[in-house]
Amino acid sequence: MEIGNWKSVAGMAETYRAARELGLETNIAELEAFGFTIIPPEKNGAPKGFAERLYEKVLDIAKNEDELAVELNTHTDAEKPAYGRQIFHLIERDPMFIDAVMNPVVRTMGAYLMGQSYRLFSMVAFYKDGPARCTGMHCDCVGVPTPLPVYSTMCNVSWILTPYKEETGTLGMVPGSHRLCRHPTQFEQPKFMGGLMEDDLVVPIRAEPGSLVVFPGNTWHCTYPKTSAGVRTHIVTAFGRNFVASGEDYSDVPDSVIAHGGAEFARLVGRRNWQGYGRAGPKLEDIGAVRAAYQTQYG
Ligand SMILES: O=C(O)CCC(=O)C(=O)O
Ligand SMILES: [Fe+2]
Repeated sequence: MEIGNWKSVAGMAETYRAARELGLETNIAELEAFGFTIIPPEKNGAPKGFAERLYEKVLDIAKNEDELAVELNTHTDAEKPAYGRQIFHLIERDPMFIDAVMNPVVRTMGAYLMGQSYRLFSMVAFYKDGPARCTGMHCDCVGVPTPLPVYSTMCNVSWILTPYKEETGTLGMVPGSHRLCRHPTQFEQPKFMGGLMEDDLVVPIRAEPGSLVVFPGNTWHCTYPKTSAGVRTHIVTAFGRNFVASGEDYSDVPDSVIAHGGAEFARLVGRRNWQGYGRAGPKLEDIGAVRAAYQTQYG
């Protein structure tokens, strides 16, 4: 059908038309029905070789960054929220990461899930070299108490950069868990990681490098034990709603770096936030920009 600029779903029409144009309607249907979707490389909207270049860059950073400069990496795997190494604050490291955020498919999924006032929450590479244990069952709504809002407050659009399957420690999803509106309890860990949950409630993501795995923050997920040699990595492009404080603070990223992504990127990384004001108060233009979000979850 033709999608009009319908007031009662203000914000959705534009996003939906973009999704249709990019061939993402099936992915949206999968997101709604199951709580996750895989966008294959041929639909990722990126120039040829982009994911390979992104992968090379992550390898390069992993090789040159002092692993222990990341506070989480100074803890044992058992203490950390995820197993393996994490690499943060990517946007300042190479313009390619900004391109990965500004990719039209990535942004359309972000806007679909978080509304048009969505923002970048974080960009982090999950990096595992050699065998690794599982990351426990969780959902990405960090700090959000149960019951979680039906509309998620966060979402995860992940660039898969190496082959993802069970033996390489892929993500495991619980289809339909996005509708439960709660975090998994300590008893809802799969048996394959020593818990009580039937393993067949969890579905492994099988994805080629260059795929995008997309899910709202309410969807329960974990990882399978990595038994393979070599590197397995994905970059999470996490978006949040306008009222969510982003995980990363982008205020130290120079404007000259931000400029690569243009005005919309600047907005995504908080340069137009209505929060954070002092005595002069917020800018009318900035608080006005999120007004549509008062009416619908798509604004
Ligand atoms: O790769 C991992 O260990 C965890 C990944 C994860 O939880 C995520 O992408 O949200
Ligand atoms: Fe996660």
